[in-house]
Amino acid sequence: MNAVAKETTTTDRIKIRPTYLILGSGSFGFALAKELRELDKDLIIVDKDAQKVETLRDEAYEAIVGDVGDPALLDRINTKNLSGILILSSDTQANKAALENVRKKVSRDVYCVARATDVINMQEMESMGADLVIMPPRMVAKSLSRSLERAEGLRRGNKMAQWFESIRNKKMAIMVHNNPDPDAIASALALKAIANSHDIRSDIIYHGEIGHQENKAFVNLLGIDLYRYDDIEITSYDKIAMVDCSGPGANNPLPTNTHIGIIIDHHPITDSEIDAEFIDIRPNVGASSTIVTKYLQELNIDIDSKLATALLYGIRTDTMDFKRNTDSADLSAASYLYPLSDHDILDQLERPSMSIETLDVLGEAINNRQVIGSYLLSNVGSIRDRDTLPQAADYLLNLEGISTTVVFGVSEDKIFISGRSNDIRINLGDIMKRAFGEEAGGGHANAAAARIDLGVFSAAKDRQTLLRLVNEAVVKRFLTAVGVEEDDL
Ligand SMILES: [Mn+2]
Repeated sequence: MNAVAKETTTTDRIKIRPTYLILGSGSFGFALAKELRELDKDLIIVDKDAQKVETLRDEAYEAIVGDVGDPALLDRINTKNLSGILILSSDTQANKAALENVRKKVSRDVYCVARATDVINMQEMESMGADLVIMPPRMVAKSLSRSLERAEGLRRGNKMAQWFESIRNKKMAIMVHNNPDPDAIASALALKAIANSHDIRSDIIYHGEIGHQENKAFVNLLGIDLYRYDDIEITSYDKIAMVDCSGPGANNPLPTNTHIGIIIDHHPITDSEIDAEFIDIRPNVGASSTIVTKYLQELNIDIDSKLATALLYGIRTDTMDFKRNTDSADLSAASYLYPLSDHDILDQLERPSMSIETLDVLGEAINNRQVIGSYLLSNVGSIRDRDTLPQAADYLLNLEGISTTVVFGVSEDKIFISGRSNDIRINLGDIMKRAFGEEAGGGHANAAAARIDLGVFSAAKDRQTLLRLVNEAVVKRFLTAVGVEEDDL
């Protein structure tokens, strides 16, 4: 394709100053080279197959023939301006040899990525000094499952939009269960917003009482309009929607043969014959509010602070503050709603034991959580009151599948780290010492803490960089101390 590149002599090629060096150009290395070139990066590719190198040159890539693991290879390349070396051949032994050479001959601040075929080699390469070890099939699987989840959400959203479109300009009743709780009312409010966006008039209808002080406060503080079933004529509505209950007659006053337009619920299904035009029942999710939040997102509907507050409170009460039946979807919905919510109202709805600052820190902790297997680490950034850290660590320990939590933040001149664990196999106090030093860390087997002087990071050019460096250091040191690699699980 490019005759000029082909005619350039080998000596010329060695003189160039690439930003990236790719060792091994199988399908993976080549795909990455293409990506990097699109980003306008200078790169040079090494492959042992002369034929392949010729083809790469035809496509105007800088490429040389060489053995990935050859100790003399790096002498042929100007590595001074490299920002990254990517060791990507499919031969693990060759990759290891290459990694060893790189760490011997190239400056430590050149970012080095190595490819492994299994976890054992992955760990070995990490200890040999690779900054990142990757296993391509695992990366592909992860990214694919994320795409599938997105596609599924999109499809559901489209279907719901179609359903609402089919009843444009009509009048809809939104039925909640008897003696409705915040989750039921908040979900109804969300459905009302979706109906509104399709010019559908809707009323939220309940039967029984709005019991409990908190539920009354919830309705009053947010100014939610609800109608009593006995005060309306259900047959005057064109369509009936049901939220937080699974069908007519199930904990609601509707006659069992009532035709239902839409059902959204998260309770385990007891009746096998649920009939409606649109049904979305997800028993694995902690709250109906979580399900409707996803629809609001998919359908691009504005969530005002009243709706966000209601939904967040709905999720929190139904999951008992993420302690019961909590799914990752509940947490992602909560962290999405959190910044949109009215924190003054939430504060008034809160049990008095939780201060607004603790809630802020908990919100940050949920937002920034990094889950590696059963470990949850979270950086909450700058903190005023470090007592909020153990409370947040305590709280997050209640999440399903989590047995150890580490929450950390920066206050003036120190990093404060707080950990909790209910894993009987580990001693958190010892781990904190191993990770952050005898002097800095300590505590008990199931509750421990550490503090590190920020002086170590004083070279950081601004606060943003500082917080990022702190995050990287704390996560890396902790995971190393417990013997877990980030991609290990
Ligand atoms: Mn519910």
